[in-house]
Amino acid sequence: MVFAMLRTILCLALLTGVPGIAQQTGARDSNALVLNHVEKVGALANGVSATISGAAVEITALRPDVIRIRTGRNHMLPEDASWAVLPTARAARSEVEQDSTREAVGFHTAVLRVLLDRRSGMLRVTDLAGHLLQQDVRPVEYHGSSFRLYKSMQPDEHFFGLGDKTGPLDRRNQAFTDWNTDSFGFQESTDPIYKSIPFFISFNEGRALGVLFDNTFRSSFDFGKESANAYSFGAPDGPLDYYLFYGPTPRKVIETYAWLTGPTPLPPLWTLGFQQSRYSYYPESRVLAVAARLREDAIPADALYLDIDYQRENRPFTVDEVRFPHFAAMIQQLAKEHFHVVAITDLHIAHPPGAGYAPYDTGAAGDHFVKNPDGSTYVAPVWPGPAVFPDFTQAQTRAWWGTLYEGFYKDGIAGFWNDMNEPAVFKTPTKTMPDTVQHRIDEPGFKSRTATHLEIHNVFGMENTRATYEGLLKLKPNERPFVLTRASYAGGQRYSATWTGDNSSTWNHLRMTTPMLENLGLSGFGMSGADVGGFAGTPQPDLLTKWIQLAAFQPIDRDHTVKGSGDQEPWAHGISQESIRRHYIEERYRLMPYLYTAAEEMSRTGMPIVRALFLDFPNATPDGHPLDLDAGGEFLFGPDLLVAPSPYPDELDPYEVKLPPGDWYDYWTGQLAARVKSTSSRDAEQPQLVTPPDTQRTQAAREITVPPPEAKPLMVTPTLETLPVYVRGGAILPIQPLVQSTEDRPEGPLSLRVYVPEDGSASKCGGEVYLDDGISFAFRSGQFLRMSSTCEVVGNELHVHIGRHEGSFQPWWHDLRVEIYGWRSSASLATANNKPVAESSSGDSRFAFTFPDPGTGVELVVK
Ligand code: NBV
Repeated sequence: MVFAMLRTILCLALLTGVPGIAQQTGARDSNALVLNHVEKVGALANGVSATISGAAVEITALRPDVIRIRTGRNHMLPEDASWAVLPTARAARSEVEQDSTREAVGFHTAVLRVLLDRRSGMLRVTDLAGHLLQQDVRPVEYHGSSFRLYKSMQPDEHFFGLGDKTGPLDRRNQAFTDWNTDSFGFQESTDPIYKSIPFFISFNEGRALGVLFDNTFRSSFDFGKESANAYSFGAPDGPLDYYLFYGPTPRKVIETYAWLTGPTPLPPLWTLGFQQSRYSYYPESRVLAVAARLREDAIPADALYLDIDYQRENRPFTVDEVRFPHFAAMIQQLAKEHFHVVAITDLHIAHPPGAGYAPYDTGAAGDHFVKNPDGSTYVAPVWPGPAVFPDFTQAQTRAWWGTLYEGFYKDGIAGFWNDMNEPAVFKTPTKTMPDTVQHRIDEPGFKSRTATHLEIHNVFGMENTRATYEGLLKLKPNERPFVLTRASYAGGQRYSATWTGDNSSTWNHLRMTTPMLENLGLSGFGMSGADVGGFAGTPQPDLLTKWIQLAAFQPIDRDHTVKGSGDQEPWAHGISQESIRRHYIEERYRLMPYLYTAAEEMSRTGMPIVRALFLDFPNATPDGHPLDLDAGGEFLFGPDLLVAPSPYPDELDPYEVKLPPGDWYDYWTGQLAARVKSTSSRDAEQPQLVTPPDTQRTQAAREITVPPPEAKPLMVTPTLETLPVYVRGGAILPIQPLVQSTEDRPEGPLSLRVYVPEDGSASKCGGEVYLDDGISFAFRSGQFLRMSSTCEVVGNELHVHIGRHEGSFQPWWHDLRVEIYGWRSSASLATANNKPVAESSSGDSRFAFTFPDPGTGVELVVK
C-alpha cells in the first residue's frame, strides 16, 4: 500500500518533466498514472516484457505480422483471456530478434519492428523498411481503472471498421463509443447503436494496419476529432490488451482478423435467397398467403420470418395456438413449397413463476438467470412483461439455452432470430440492465468469477448467439445453423449473421446501407443485411424499388418492416413496380453460384461478400488514398462485380462512376463500359478512364484503339429501372438458370461468362465455382465441387480452360454454356477438347457455346 502510494507520488513528480502531460492528466488526480518511465525490461523469445511506471507490459509476436500488447497496473498483466480472439491464435508464438539499445527496448520479426522508448515509454511500430505504422504521441495514461492510448495520425490516414456504426465509410474525424444499444429510429449521427466491434483498419498511403482493442467495457475511439494529428482509444475499465497486424494489403489484414477471431462459417444456401419478413405476419393463414403470393407472382424467395406475435403472450419458445392452430403443419407445408421459416426467439424469458412456463421453470431450477448484487434474480420488463435474463457467459447456461430450441428445430424451423440482445430493457432511461447486475463467467482464460454488467454488456448479445448456435449444432450436428442477431461483439461472426437493426424507410437510410454493410464486412461480419425497404415507416414506391435493387447485391436480402406500416412486399404499389423488383430478385438467383462461391471464400479467408473498393484495389490512387472516398456509394459484390448506385438515390441527376484500373463490362448488356488505365508503373496508380462507354458501345473490347483521344468520366443517368453493375475484365462468372427457390434444381446448363481482359493473359482471367449440398457439413469430408477456369488469348485464339471437378459432389448441371464477352465479332468456330462445338447463340456483345461437362476438364478453343 505504502509502496503503491510512493510510486504514484513518484509518477506525478515525473509527469512535470513531460511537457503538456501534467495538465492533461490532471496532476491532482491521485489515481493517475502515466506510463513514461521504463523501469525494468526483459527479453522474451517472442517479444519483450517491461515494467513501466509500475505497470506490467508485455509485447509479443503471435506471428511475424501480428503483435499483441498487454498492460496492467500494479505489476499485473491482465488475464490472458478473450471473448473475441480464438485460444489458438492467443497461444501462437513467433520468435523475434531483440533490438534493445540504450534508448529503446524492442525487437523485430521478419515483418515488423517494435520499439519502446526508454525515456518516454512510448511505442513505435514500423515495417522493416521503416514505414511508420503506429506511434504513441503520448505515454499511456491511467486514471484509476480507465486508460487511453494516443497514436499519431498521418495527414492522409483513413480508418475503417468498428462494425455498422453510422456515418461515412471513412471513420476519420469522428469519434465513437462501444455500448450495445437498442436504437429504434437511429439516424446518420446516432452512436452507439447495436453492436460493439472494437476493431479498425488504419489505411495510410496504401498500407493497412489492423487494430483490435480487445476490451468489452464501454470503450471509445477518436479518429482525429479531438486532435488534428492524433487518434486515440481507451476504456473506463478492463484490460489494456490490443493486437496490431500488418498487411500491407487490406486483404491481408482482413484475413488475419479472421485468423484471430474466426471467419464467418459457410452459411446454408437458402439464407442467400430472398427473405420476406414483417413485424409480424399472423395468423397462420396470412403467412401461407404471403408464401402463396410469392409463388403466384413468381418472385423467387427462400425464407419467411415469424416475428414476436406468433408467440403466446410474447413468451419466447411458445406458440399462440389461436393464431397458429397448426404450427408444425404450417412449417411442413411451407417446406414443401421450398420456404424456410425463421422464428424470433428473444433472450428475455418471461417471469411467471409457478405458471408452468418451462423456459422459466427449468432456467430457475438450474440457476441460469443473472442476478442483482444482493443475490436475487434480476427481473425487468421487456416484451413478455416482467422477464429474466440468461447468464450467457456461463457455459452451462448456454448449454441449457440450447436445449430450448429442441421443439422448434424438430418442427422444422430452419433458422432463429436473436433480437433485443443488447440487452434491451423497457421502462428505463438507460434502455438496458443496471451496471451493477451480476454475471457469472465460466470461460477458458478467465478466472471463474462474477462480473458486473459493465464488463459483460457488450458481449451479452454475442454469447446469446453463441448459445443458440452451439445449441442448434448439438441438436442437429450435421446441419449448418442459421442465427440472425442484432447485437454482437468482435468474433460474433462465428455464431451468427447480422442486420443493421431498426433503420427507417427513407432515402437517406437506403444510402447509409452501403457504408454500414461495407464496414460490417471489414469487421468480420460478412453475412449481413439491412432491412430492405426500411423498418420504421412506409417506403414510397420508388424507394422500395430502389432498395430491392440494391439489396439484390447484399449478403442477406431480407424485406422487413415495423408493425402498422404499409405493405412492403415486392408486389406493393402495383404491377410495374413489382416487375422491376422481380427482375432484380431474379438476377440474384441467377447469380447464386457466384454468390455462394463468394460465401465459401468468405468462410475460408474472411473476405466479405460486400467489399469496399480499397480492399481489392488498395493502389488505385496516386497518393494511396482509398478510392472509395471518390466513389460515392460504389462497392464490390464478391470479387468481380462492382455495384454503382447513385450517391443520391432519390435524385435522377447524372452521376460519375469511378472505376478501379482495368476493363469493366456492363453487367446488364455485356458491353465494354470502360477501360481504366493506370497512369504510372508505380504500384500506386491513378486510374484514368480511357474508354467512354457511349462511343464504343457496339464494339468488342479487342477492337478498341488504345489509347483513345481523351479521358472522359463515366457518367451514368439513373432511371427507376436501372442499377449500374460492372464486371471486372478477366472475370469468369458462374450463372445458373432461374429458379424460384434455392431448393429448386436449376434446369439447363451452368453458364460461365468469360469477360476477356485487355491483355488477354491467363494470370488476369479466371473464376471459380463452388457447390455443395447447401445444408450439411458433408463438404468437410470432400462432398463439394470446386471448378476453376482461366482464359487466355493465344495468337488469334481464345483458350478457355475449364478445370476438372474437385471434390465428390455431383452438380445439378450436365452441360456448360460458355459465353464470351469482349472477343472479336467473327468468332464462330470452336472446339471443346478438340471436338467441334457449334455456336449456340450470339448477340451484340457475346458468343456462346454449349457442350457437355465431363467433369474432367475442358479446353475450349475459340477461333
Ligand atoms: O420483434 C419486433 C421487432 C423486430 O421486428 C425488429 O426487427 C427488431 O429490430 N423488434 C426490434 C422489437 C421492437 C421494435 C420496435
